[in-house]
Amino acid sequence: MTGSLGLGAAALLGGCTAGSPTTPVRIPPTPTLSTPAVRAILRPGISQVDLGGITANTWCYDGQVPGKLLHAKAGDVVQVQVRNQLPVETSVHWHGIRLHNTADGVPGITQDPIAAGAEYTYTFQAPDPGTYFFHPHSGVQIDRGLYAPLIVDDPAEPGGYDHEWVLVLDDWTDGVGRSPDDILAAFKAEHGTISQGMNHNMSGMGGMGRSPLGDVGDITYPYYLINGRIPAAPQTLTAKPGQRVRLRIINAAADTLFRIALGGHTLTVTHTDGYPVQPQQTRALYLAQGERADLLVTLADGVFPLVACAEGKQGQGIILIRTGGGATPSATVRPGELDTDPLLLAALMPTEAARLPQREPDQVEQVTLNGQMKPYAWGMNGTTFGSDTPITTAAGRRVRLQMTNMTMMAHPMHIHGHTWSLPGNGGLRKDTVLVLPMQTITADLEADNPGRWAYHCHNIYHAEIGMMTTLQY
Ligand SMILES: [Cu+2]
Repeated sequence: MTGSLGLGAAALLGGCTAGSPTTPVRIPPTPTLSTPAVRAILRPGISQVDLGGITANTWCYDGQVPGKLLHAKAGDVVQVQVRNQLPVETSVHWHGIRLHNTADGVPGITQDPIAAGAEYTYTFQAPDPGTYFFHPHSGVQIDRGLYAPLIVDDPAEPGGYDHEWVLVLDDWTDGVGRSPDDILAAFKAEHGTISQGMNHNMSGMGGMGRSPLGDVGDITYPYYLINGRIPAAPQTLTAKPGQRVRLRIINAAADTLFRIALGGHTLTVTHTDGYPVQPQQTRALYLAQGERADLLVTLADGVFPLVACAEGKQGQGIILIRTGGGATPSATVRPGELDTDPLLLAALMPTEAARLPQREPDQVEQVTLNGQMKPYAWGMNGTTFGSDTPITTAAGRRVRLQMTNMTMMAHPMHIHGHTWSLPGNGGLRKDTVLVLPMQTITADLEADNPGRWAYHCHNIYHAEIGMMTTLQY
């Protein structure tokens, strides 16, 4: 993330770190790791991709959207050599992984950007099983095709399902509509002062649909994709009636919250953001940018659309699940399950094993989310990244972040290098939590992974405009 907002090492090293203004928090040295169990080469580059009869010239990994699945076991050391074939610099962030700070992939905070034509190798241990993904932390590159799933298996897990399918959701404009950089430039051109309180000016939302969650997105996209396919040409997954399937769903979109349902089925949510939850049945759920949900479903006999509807917008992504005969649903099919009461993942409860040990916080930080659509400006604690004061703590502390959303828009807030525990939900573990308009969410973390960690909204345009800070110790 670079540009006029003053991002970069200078702002951080110059430091206005509370309590120690002249001593910036140092990045701890890279630990000695065992021989990598998983090795991969990742080539970010320019490619023509077929989205299902629509061809887009875009930036993606190894010529495909999504990029190839990266698979590891819990505890594995993963080594990925990035060969940057893009015309610009890039980086790779391993979203949700509790890795050491130097591998976190955030230019200006944990590393220098990977220059055009250059190579850079990430080596890290993936300690926790779960559904993760990776993407650049450079500008709005995630809103092109630069993303891929990362699945960390749990060798101790019994399984108990016949198939495991990974579904990656996205909002798509690159190569078919405005480029993400043009969208960002238009937002920056109207960039204004951040309102620190409520702002009722909704003039920016013309043409958008309504969501019971409030405003959830700024941008209308030409397409919404599941596994890189437009709804007119969806991927079809096949199984037998009565089989059980684990669905790992990842929202890799830049600006879109999805409402998800599988026609004719009830879903059981078993994990979110990698961690197990008390199994929760639902017919529909919301998935915000950066969130992941693992679902179990027992399949009926026929052809069923799994629909990810762009909340508050027009359009949807589809995948078809075929276990028997039947007509193919249309691209605009709308399963009735979508209009039941969709589950918010932050309402789940954790399993006993997922909980952090009970402990009172040593430090409580108030964090406000500020801004508005018109003029376009988003920030945290009344300012934007680069002018912010990092949140500092010390290793070994339990830190409580009280996030209050002072805006009329929902923000999926993401912490790097840690997974929060939400005391309002029995200690539910999440690294990305959707904070609704005017809502306060309390999120605790154990300061057990020192370094400089990005903490930001996962709407990439909000983050780029300045809705980001760091946690440092
Ligand atoms: Cu946001």
